[in-house]
Amino acid sequence: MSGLKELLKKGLGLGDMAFNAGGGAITWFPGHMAAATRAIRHRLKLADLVIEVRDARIPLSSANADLQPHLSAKRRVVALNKKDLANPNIMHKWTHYFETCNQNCVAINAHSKSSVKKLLEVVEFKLKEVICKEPTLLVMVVGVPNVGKSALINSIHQIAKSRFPVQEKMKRAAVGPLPGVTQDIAGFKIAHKPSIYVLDTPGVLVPSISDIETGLKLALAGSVKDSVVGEERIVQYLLAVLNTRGTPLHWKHLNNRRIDGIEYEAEENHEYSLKNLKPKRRNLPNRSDLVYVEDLVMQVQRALYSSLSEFNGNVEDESDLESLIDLQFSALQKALKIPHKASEARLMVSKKFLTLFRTGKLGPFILDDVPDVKPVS
Ligand SMILES: Nc1nc2c(ncn2[C@@H]2O[C@H](COP(=O)(O)OP(=O)(O)OP(=O)(O)O)[C@@H](O)[C@H]2O)c(=O)[nH]1
Ligand SMILES: [Mg+2]
Repeated sequence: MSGLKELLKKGLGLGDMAFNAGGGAITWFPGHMAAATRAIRHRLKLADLVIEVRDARIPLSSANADLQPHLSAKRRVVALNKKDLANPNIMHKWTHYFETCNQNCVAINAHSKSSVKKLLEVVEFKLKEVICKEPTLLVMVVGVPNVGKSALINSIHQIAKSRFPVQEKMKRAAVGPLPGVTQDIAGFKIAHKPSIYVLDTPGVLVPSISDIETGLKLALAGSVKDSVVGEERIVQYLLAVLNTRGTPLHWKHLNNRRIDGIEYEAEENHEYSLKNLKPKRRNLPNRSDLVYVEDLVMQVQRALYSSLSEFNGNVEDESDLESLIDLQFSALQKALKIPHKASEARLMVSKKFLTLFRTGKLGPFILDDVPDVKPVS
């Protein structure tokens, strides 16, 4: 991946706006995070167990390095959330990797009760030794922003409600598609005798991050506001990854698929609204929306397949890769039906392309590579 590495070395045009706390007007590390990090460290001392939520698409890059020593010293279960957006074959390798490191790990979809129940089984098993001794137990849910901590807590509460119907009515934790929704630590009671409290915490990042690629992966997954890095740079990175992996070449056979017969899947929570993919004036009913989006996806995949398969340069070469990406921006503009003269065409392309990626429309991905596990000698 030398072309990609070279592009990253150039900082993808990031210039002075590196991933550090003092890096410009729009910061990577907003004010509330330093205080929240201190509060989380303090509360961790009291926690009986911690659920560390990570993004299944970036199982290592979504770990907060500064908190790791505190987390690994606790009873910890790693929840790789948003598994619906991650490649299931590679997901197995990741869960195996964590097992090899003697770390409990469950891949989940926070919106799916059955997968959250599996996580709770592991949590209950690990809490067994404390349950008989303590009248009150504290479980903390931590992680970087937007990984789905609050959504997980709401699902845990739904499950607990069916087991303990007498419980008082509980407010739901606020969930939203942008990072930084939860700003305070909040406790939710989920069980009686023993009383079990689950703490929702604000998503926290490290104050500075020297590895640009980790920062870009976090931006792509939505853990940092798009405005910090800029949508165009995030898409440049995504296209660089797709091209160097040869992903668009796998989209050849998809180009002939039929788009009729698409069923509307009612989901409780769409992470990113598909509405913003439609031209503003159109007001189509649901099914037409779906057909419209599927058609858009097909055009996008066709554009990327054609541009990569017809490309004569070398994607391992930084300047070749850069020219390919430029070509693809133009091809995507057409595919996404963005008017030719739109003055902010590249930005519009980037926003729509990111929406497709983040809703899983381009397929499931895992961006981190599974590390080699050294055999114990
Ligand atoms: N596709 C998918 N989306 C999810 C999943 N879990 C959560 N989300 C979505 O991810 C977004 C962030 O969820 P939150 O629960 O607010 O994330 P958080 O970690 O609490 O975020 P902060 O409070 O900002 O730190 C929301 O749009 C959720 O609907 C999941 O398993 N799959
Ligand atoms: Mg939250």
